[in-house]
Amino acid sequence: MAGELKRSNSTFNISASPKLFTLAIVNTGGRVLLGLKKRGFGEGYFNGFGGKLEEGESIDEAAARELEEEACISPVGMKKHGVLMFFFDDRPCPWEVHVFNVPDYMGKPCETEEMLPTWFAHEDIPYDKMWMDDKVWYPHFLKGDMFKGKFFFENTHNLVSYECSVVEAL
Ligand code: 8OG
Repeated sequence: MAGELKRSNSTFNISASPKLFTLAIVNTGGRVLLGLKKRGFGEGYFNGFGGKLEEGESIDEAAARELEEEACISPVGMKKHGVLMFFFDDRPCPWEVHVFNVPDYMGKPCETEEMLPTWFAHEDIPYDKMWMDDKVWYPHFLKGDMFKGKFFFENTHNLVSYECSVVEAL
């Protein structure tokens, strides 16, 4: 059918309008600040801070708000570095996640209802406790490159196919 793509043994709906999300990763002094997600989608994984856009909000505004709500800090010098599309065989529409690098911030990271912030040296990033796609695109992010990717998941969590590349501009 038009708008469907077969990968692995599954069919993915690639034509539905995507839901927009943000993801902000504080990255300074050879370390990243990740949060252990305490509830909801991705519970038990370490991740950057982010979520869905609210009505009338720009993507940049949403990224800053989510960082404040989930980690108690305000971004300084935040810049978009990646756009990731996630396709699921068990969800009706794709998710489009805008990834931001946050080189500096104001405030002090604190635990919130959603996240427990934790610092990791670049070489100690816990990929075995993160979304499966992260080990594909973090190397680009950590090098300071801009990137775009498409990731195909079965049963929400199982990455079965992907393409990801460095780009000149987003
Ligand atoms: O509002 P909520 O916390 O449910 O938003 C989901 C967050 O998780 C949002 O910041 C986007 C992010 N996210 C995904 N999928 C993936 C993924 O595969 N890898 C990473 N690192 N983050 C993801 O929704």
